Amino acid sequence: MDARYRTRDIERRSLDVDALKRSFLEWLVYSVGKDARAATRRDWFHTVALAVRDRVVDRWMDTTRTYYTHDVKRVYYLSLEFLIGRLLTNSLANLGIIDECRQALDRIGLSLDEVVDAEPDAALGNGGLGRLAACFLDSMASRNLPGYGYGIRYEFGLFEQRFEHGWQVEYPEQWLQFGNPWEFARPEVLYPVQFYGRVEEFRDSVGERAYRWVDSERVLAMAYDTPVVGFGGKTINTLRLWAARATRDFNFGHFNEGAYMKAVEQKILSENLSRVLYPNDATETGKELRFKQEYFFTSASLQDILRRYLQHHSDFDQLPNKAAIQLNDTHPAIGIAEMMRLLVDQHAVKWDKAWEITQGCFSYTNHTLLPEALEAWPVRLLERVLPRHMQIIYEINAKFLNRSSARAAHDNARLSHLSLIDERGDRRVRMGNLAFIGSHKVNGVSALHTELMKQTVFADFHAEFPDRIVNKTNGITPRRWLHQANRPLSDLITSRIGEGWIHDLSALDALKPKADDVVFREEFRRAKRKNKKRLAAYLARQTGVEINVDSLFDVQVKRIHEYKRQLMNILQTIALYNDMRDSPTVTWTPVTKIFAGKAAPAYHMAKLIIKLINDVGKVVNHDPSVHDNLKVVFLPNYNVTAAEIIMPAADLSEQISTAGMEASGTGNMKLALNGALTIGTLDGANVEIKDAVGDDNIFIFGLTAEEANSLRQGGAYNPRDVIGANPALKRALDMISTGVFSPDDPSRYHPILQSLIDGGDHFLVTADFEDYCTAHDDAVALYRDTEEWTRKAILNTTSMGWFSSDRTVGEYADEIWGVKPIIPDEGDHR
Ligand code: H2P
Repeated sequence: MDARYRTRDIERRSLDVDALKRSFLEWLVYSVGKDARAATRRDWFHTVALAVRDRVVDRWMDTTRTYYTHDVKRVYYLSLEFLIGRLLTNSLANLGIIDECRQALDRIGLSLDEVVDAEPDAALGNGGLGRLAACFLDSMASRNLPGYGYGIRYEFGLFEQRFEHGWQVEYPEQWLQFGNPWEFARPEVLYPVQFYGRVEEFRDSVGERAYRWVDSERVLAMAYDTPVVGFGGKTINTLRLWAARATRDFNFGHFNEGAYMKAVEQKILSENLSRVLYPNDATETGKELRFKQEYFFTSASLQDILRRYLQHHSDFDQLPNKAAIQLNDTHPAIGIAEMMRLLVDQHAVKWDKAWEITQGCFSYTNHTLLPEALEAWPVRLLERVLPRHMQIIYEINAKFLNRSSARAAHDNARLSHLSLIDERGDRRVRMGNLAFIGSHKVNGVSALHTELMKQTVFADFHAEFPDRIVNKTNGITPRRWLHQANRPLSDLITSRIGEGWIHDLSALDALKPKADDVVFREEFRRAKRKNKKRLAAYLARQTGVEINVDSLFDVQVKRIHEYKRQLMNILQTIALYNDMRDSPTVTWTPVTKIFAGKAAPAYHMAKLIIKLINDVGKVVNHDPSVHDNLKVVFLPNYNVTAAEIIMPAADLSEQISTAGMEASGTGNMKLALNGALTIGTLDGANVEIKDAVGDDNIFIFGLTAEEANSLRQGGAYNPRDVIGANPALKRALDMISTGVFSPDDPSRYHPILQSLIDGGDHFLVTADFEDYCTAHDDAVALYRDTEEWTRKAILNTTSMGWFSSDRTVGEYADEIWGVKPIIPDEGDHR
C-alpha cells in the first residue's frame, strides 16, 4: 500500500476513535440520560449501540431509496423465527470499526468485551431454522441483495433454561425488558388483521359473484424495523417485525362501571398474538394462538409488500418481477391463500390471473421430513378463524385436483395424497401441500434431504411437477461464525491470505497446503487452545465444573430431540467411563463431553434425557477413580451467544442423528469451519461435508438412510438381540435401569429403556451404538497424535468455503428469486 494512503488511513482512524469517544459521551448524557460516573454496563451498551446505529442510518436510507428509485425486484423472507443473537459485535465488525470502538472505549476506561456482554441475546427462534434465517439476512445484506426479513416481534423469546436438580425448568426470556436500541418503532405503519366472522356473497359492479369477510375481529400489526448491516457497511437492509396492537386500548364504559379487568381485556387478548415464541413440538398448548400468530404476521407482511409495490405500479402484472416471497417452512404457508384473498377480494383481480401471480411470487423451503413438523390445521379451526381462507383453499384444491394427472388416471390413492385436505379422521388442511402448489420452486436444505423429499413426503407432487423441487444446501455466515466468534483463528487466517475470505469464504482453499506446514500447525493449535481456555472459564463460571483444557473437547450442541440422539452420546459416555474404571493403569486420553441445548417444554422424553446427562455428569465428575480423564458438562440455556464461545473451542463435533432424519444441520458447518473434526452419520449436510473435507478427515459411522429405512420397514429389528450381543451397551443400560445414576429414584429412566428395548428403538440408537463407539475410539486415538490431528483440523477449516451462506443465498437469488445485487447510491449526506 502507498505510504501516503497508509498515513491518511491512520489519521482517519484516530479521528474516528476521537469522534467515537465524543459521540459515546454525548449519547450517554443526552439519550440514555446518565452521567458517566453513574452509568452501568447496560447504560454503556445502550450508548454504544445508539452511537453505532447513528452511523448506520444514512446508509440505511440510501439503501431503501435506491431500491425505490431503481424499482428493483426485492426478496421477502417470511419467517416465524429469526434467531439473531447479539448485534453489537456484528454491527461493529461489519462496519469495520471494531478496533476504533475498542480504543474509544479504552480511552473512557471501559472494556469493549464487557460492554458487549451487557447485550441481551435475541432468541426469537428455536434452533437451526431460525438461525438460518438470521444468517441469510447477513448474507443478503453482505452480497448487496435487496432482501427484507419479515417476522414477529415476540415480547418473550425462547424460554430461558435453568437446571433445578438436573431437570430443565423454563423461565420467561425477557429480552426487551430494558429496551432494544437496535429497533425503530413505526407506530404509523399499521395494518389491520382480521379473525373470525363470516363470509358474505354479493354481486360486484359488473354483476359477478364476489365475497367479503364481515363481522370479523380486528387486531393491528405495528412495524418495528431493525437495520441489517451488510459486511463493508454498503447495504443496510431491513428486518421488519410485527407487534400486535389492540384496535382499542381501553374501554371507558367498562371502566366507569367498575369492571377494571374487562376494560383492558380486549387489549390483552389482542396483544397476546405477539407475546411469546412457541417452542418446537409444544404439542397441544396454544394451538389456536399459534395458528393466529402465523396468519397475523403473514397477512401484515403481504399487505406491506403490496403497498410497496403499488407505489410504483397500477396493476399487479409485474408483481412476480418485483417481489419474491420465500416461505421459511410451512409457518407462513397460509400466505398463499391470503395473497389470493388480497388480490381477488380486495383488488378485484381475476382468479386465474391471481393464481399465476401468486405462484410467480412464492417459493417454499422445507426443513424437515418428520411427520409432526408438517403442519396440518383442522378444517374446523380454519372455518372458524379464517372462514374466507377456507373457501379459497377449497377452490384452489378443486381446481388443482381437476387438472392433476391423478384425476385423469382415476388414481384415487394418489388424488388423496395430493389433496390439500387430509380426509382421514378429523379433516385437516395440509400446509405443506398448500405451500407446494402455490410456489414456483420448492427446496430442500441438503442434497440428501432434497432427494428424500422427492422420494417420500412429496413423491406424488414430484411426479406431477418434476422441475419444482430443487436443492439449496444450507450455509452459515462466516462473519459471525469465524470472523467475530473466533478472533484468534480469524487473525491467523488473515495474516496469511488477507481479509478477502470474510466475504468470499472459498478463499480459504488457498490455505490448504498450510496443513503440512509445521509452523502454521503450531499457530493453529495455539489459537484453538486460547478458545478452549475461554470456554473452560465460561463453563466453570456457568456450571462450576472445572475441565482440563488439554482434554479432547467433544461437543454436541443443538435442540434436544430423540432423532439427534444425545442419548446415544451419553450411553457411549457411560461405556467409556466403565472402560476407564476397568483399566485404571492404562494411560487414557482425557475427554470432556460438552452438551448444550433446550428441550421443548412438552417433550417429556427429551427432558428426561437432559436429566440423565446431568445425573451421569454428577457421578462421573465426582469419581476420583477416573481422575481428570472424563468430565461431562451440560451448559444450561444454550443460545447464539453461548454457541459463539463453544464453536471455536471444539475438537470433536457430534453430528450423530439417525440417518435420513436431520434435514441438513448447520452446527455441523460452524464446528468444522472452526477446526473441529466431525464424528457423524451420513445424514443431512454431513454427506456434503464429508465430500468437501475428504474421507480421511472425518469419522463417519452407522447405518445409511437407506439401511435405516429398510431395517425399520423390515420389521425384524430386535433391539434386545443387539443389546444382548454388546456387553458394553448392556452394562450401560443395566446401570441406568438399576439406578446407579439415580439412586434417589431408580426407576426414573424406565421410559427411556422402555423406548429402546420394548418400544422398538425407533431412532436406532442400539443399532448404531457399536459402530459409533468404534468411530469414537478412532477419534480419541487420533487425538493423541497432535500433529496429525491438527493437520486434519486445518483441512476441515480450509475446506468449508462452500458452506458459506453467501453461496447459499447467491443460489437462491439466481435460481429461485431472480433478484440481482445492487450497490446503493450514496446520498448527499457525505
Ligand atoms: C431444522 C432442521 C435442520 C436444518 C435447519 C435449517 C428444522 O433445524 O432440523 O436439519 O439444518 O432446520 O434448515 P433444527 O433442527 O436445528 O431446529
